[in-house]
Amino acid sequence: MKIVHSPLHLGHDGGMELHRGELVPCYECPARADYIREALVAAGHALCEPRDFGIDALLRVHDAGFVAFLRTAWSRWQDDGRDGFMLPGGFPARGLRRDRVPAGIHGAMGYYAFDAGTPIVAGTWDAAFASARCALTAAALVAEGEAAAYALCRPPGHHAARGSYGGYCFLNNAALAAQLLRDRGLRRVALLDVDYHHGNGTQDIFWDRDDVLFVSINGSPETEYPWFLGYADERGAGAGAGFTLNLPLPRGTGWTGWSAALDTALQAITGYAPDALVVSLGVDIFEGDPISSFRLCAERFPQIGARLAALRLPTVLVQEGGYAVREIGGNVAGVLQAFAEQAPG
Ligand code: SS9
Ligand code: ZN
Repeated sequence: MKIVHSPLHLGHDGGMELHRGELVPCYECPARADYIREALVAAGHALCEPRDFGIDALLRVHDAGFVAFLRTAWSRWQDDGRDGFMLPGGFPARGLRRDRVPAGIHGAMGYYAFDAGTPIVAGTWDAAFASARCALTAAALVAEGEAAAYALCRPPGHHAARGSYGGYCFLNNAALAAQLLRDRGLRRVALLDVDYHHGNGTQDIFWDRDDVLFVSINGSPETEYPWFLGYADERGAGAGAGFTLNLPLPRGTGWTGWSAALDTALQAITGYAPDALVVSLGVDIFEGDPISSFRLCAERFPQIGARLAALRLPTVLVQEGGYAVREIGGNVAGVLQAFAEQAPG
């Protein structure tokens, strides 16, 4: 399987996140992608660089003002005499105005961010844009006839909404992949998000659309990040009514409960009869993940890969979370290896 990856992710490093009341180095670190790349190269997969795409490709799923903010945030921060990393200190919650984007960088950051866990550093924009191009390239390969392709995206993307960033995500790589497939003439795309955390950004982007089915298996927002989206009663609206399906599960869920949810998800996808599949592949469902609470052991990842391949759909796999850094490469390789063995061609 072709692996699309860019070394530009390395520039997104050195930030701290506010985690349970403490500023700590981000769990989302460059070593994650390095371990994945090493494991996939060792398993014999071919690496390729992303193609060029312009800002216009991003504007298919993101607001122009939001993208302009991300692109210029670091230089505005420097103009304010600052260095290090950017974190917001306030958000337009209930009772505050959200019809104006403040002119200053601190207010603008709070306007576009939705948590204090997603630092922007000098190399963040180049890394996020390259990560998006990896997903777009993998989708283009599949649109051009590859049975499957994997985008080794870092930073991840599924928390990034049409006009907001958070959860280590800036641009929604999986949504961009799904949109590219639509733009290349595939009529219906199913997007399955297996990351531990709910893909609030992806849900937001496709909420009122029936041409992309969004299905998520996620930790219950009652106790799990991102806390304010990801319940079972969120089903989409307007033309998109019935085209969002969330399968939230409690902390501590193991293989029995998780694989039953996967069955439900795969049934919904089959019923939709899509032309292609995009998988938001977060491996933070692993039992050893430091910030997540499902209990899937390493042997489950090949089983997941085989079941995804059994759908027999052109498939774009997009890397999302996974914070057990030492094991992340083996877990991703396990999914891809089993997928490649099952898939035709
Ligand atoms: C909030 C920190 C929450 C976010 C975890 C995002 C995982 C993305 N202060 N951490 S897959
Ligand atoms: Zn996650």
